[in-house]
Amino acid sequence: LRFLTAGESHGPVLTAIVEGMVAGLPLSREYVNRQLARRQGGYGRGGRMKIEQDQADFLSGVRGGLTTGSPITLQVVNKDWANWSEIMAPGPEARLEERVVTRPRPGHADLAGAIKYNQQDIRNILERSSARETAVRVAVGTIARALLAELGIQMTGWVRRIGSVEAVLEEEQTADQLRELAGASQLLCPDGQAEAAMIREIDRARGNGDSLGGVFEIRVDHVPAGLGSHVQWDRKLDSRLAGALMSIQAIKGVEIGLGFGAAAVPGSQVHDEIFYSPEKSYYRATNRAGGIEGGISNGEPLVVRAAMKPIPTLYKPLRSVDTGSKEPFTASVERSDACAVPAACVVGEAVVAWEIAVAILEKFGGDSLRELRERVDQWRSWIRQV
Ligand code: EPS
Repeated sequence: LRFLTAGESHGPVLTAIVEGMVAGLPLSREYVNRQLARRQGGYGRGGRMKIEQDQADFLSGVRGGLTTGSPITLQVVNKDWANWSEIMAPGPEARLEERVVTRPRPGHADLAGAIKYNQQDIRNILERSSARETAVRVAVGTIARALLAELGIQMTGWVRRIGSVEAVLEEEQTADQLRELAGASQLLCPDGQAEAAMIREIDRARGNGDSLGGVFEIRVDHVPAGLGSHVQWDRKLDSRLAGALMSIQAIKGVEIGLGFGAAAVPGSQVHDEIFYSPEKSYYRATNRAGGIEGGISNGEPLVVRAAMKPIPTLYKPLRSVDTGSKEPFTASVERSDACAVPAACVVGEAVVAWEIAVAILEKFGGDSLRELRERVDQWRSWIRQV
């Protein structure tokens, strides 16, 4: 299972090709579009989201609502392209002298990318580095999510922190409760009090021309034990999840289970004791490992968190240097998001779903949903007996 994305923030479309998905998987535009709409939402989003109403189209690989096993081409049209078609045109007619960018934003790919690719116009970098690309990545991940749903695997994402405000969950919540509470919040935050404080903090940041980051958490229930492997570095499930999450624009840290917290307490308060019952087979009473031991899923819910830095496109001027004149300037921008942590959470769910689907297809194989489902069911009943 693999994919590539292409497309610029102000180009005509974002595209992806997904290869290796089983045949017979039910897929609809509406199912994908629900996730695209979630990505566009969240308190703190900026002007671009007023222009776009992201919709995914399948250009290949899906027929009559079912995948065929052929490569799936996904397309998300950029409505904003209408305002950029002459500037972004691929031929000699492109108005290259307009909207030239020579003022790199600190914290963005602008300067690093311009140097690496030897570009005089930073637009050629920012068009691709923009988090706009995550729209099509969510569409890709939603195909994986559909596969997981068929196998009874459930994704739950929620926002734990924005700036200095951290959500507190009074008692342990089931995944269903968490999803319901987060789903009802404009910040995907299940703690109503924290949500109100987060909104105040976002308003304050926006008022100051500033931006805010945060932490989101993703929990995946009913992941079969045995995904990933301890035997090789690039087969460890946790390393793949961390890589996938770190590939999302603005993500600066990933934790699994207790994460960094495990470094601060003794081992007796970290490791999950092992129990056995004939109904459940082996199980843990705690899940500090976040569902992964030795790079292998252990059958407990998978719990991963990611930290997002504040978006570096700021209204508040930060010092930088013009790459044309080499003169210092203080940056000003036209539009940005004051906070995009809920959006990043939706992207996080998508990339985590993808990695789990990859690991499932690696372990179980199969070219149709029916074949895969039979193998997964067989494994699930077999491991209950070991
Ligand atoms: C985004 C679209 C972008 C930005 C944002 C994310 O559109 P534009 O650059 O046209 O406003 O709104 O990305 C950034 C702020 C960034 O720094 O990358 C989207 O679709 O999520």
